[in-house]
Amino acid sequence: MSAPVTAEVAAIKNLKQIAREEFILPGTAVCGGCGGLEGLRLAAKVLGSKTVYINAAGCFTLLAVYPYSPFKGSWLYTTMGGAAAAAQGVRDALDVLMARGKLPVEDDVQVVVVAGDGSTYDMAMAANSGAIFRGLDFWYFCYDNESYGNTGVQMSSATPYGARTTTTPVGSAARAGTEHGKKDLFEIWRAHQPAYLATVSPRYPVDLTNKFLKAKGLRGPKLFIAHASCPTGWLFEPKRSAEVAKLAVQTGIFALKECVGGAVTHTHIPRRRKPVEEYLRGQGRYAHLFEPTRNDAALRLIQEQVDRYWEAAAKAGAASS
Ligand SMILES: Cc1ncc(C[n+]2csc(CCOP(=O)(O)OP(=O)(O)O)c2C)c(N)n1
Ligand code: SF4
Ligand SMILES: [Mg+2]
Repeated sequence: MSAPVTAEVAAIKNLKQIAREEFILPGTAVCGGCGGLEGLRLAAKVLGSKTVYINAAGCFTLLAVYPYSPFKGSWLYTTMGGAAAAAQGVRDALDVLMARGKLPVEDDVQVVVVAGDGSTYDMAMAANSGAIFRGLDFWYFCYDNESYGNTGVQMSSATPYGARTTTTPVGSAARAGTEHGKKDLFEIWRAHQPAYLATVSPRYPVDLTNKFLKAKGLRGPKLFIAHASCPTGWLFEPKRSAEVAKLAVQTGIFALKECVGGAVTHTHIPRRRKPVEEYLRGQGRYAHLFEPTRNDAALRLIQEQVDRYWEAAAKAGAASS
């Protein structure tokens, strides 16, 4: 059921138009420079306080430690695989309360899953598929730090080729560290025909805000994959987090895009893409690609993959804002 959807909210044009009020307060236990938290903080400014966050086990479980919570809104902790199922239960309960007149329909309480990539790309794949297929009216914020960060940076199926993790160390048998490619979650989710699907980066706050504003006017699954620069797991200084996030977009490694009604639109096209090396070099997880000897083959492969992606996007007629 849910409350009636609101009309589409007008897009913002600049940073000054982003709400000043904070809905996730500072002073949490997550690492300094956590890009995932910055993305969620910006998203929360659109989601507001009438929210129930359903948080799958992961780094962000550290956000709320009983009896303290930084959220202006409710928070529920679930298993890694169970957040979307919990979201269904919470949505149903809210709908029953509204139907019985015990919760004002105007409150329009939103259900928001917050989950990492290990949860989203791996363990919760089936539960998420079911929830999206059922057309559940919920939001899904996947902060993608490309590893099982909370338990010591193990490889997930979101870990990109060439990145070193604690379970994909560099050795004579695996010179590149992780030797498989990153799972294309965007395309997997797109095949489910959700109401809204987008990638977001905390370093592009206007783009992020506009995507959440657009989704606000839609009922059904509203899915977000957020680039989550992770100083602790990717091995760089926390103060460089914003720079790393920006380079991901400028090199074309992380594409900013959205999908409504099946059609994909790139919301930002880096016209002169920087070489991928500029993104990779500053992160310890890729250091073995440069030292003690340069792994030209691996670097070429990563660059070619990015080039191929953007060539295909251009052929498909990727629109730009
Ligand atoms: C079924 C199951 N296996 C293992 C764990 C232990 N565990 C807790 S958090 C976590 C890492 C989660 O990774 P991700 O979803 O990417 O979130 P991140 O830690 O990176 O924020 C793991 C493996 C668990 N909670 N449940
Ligand atoms: S390990 Fe990475 S994703 Fe997890 S809290 Fe720290 S910076 Fe954020
Ligand atoms: Mg993770």
